[in-house]
Amino acid sequence: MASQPPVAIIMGSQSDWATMRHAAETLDALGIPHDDRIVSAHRTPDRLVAFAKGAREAGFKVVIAGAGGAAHLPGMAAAMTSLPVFGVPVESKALSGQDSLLSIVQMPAGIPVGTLAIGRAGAVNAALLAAAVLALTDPALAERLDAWRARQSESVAERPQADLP
Ligand code: RP5
Repeated sequence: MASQPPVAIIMGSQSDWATMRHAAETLDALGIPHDDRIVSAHRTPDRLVAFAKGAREAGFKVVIAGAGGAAHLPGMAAAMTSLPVFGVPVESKALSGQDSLLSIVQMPAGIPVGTLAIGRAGAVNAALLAAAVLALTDPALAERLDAWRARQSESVAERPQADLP
């Protein structure tokens, strides 16, 4: 039987996948298996409780949770597991993700959610933070993460080119 992926990517809706796929692709680039699930705090609360209460026993090490609007998913997940939870505010249509950001970031003391930037940047960085956590106990992954960052540095031109935006 295949072992449990260390990272769970959960999101409130299918519509969040356009953002959260960037977390998935970043984990893929680092060779980190992940389990991607739609878990809505509002529409599927029982699914959320079952996931979050069972996440550690299931073998997950880190949870990445993306949601938009009244984005309760990361906070509610964090309330039911002591695994690290990284929250990604999805860019909403009505308020451009500022609602998502404030819903996720402003947790009361005692239940932490590591809150990232709105949208793609947050999704990519959530995956990189998950990788950094896992790399604490995985030297091979630490090397892959360092290599990923080195490639990123090498890809940045020293000067802008006139015909590029
Ligand atoms: C939230 O409501 C989801 O995380 C999503 O960002 C937002 C809108 O969901 P849909 O109406 O597109 O399903 O729960």
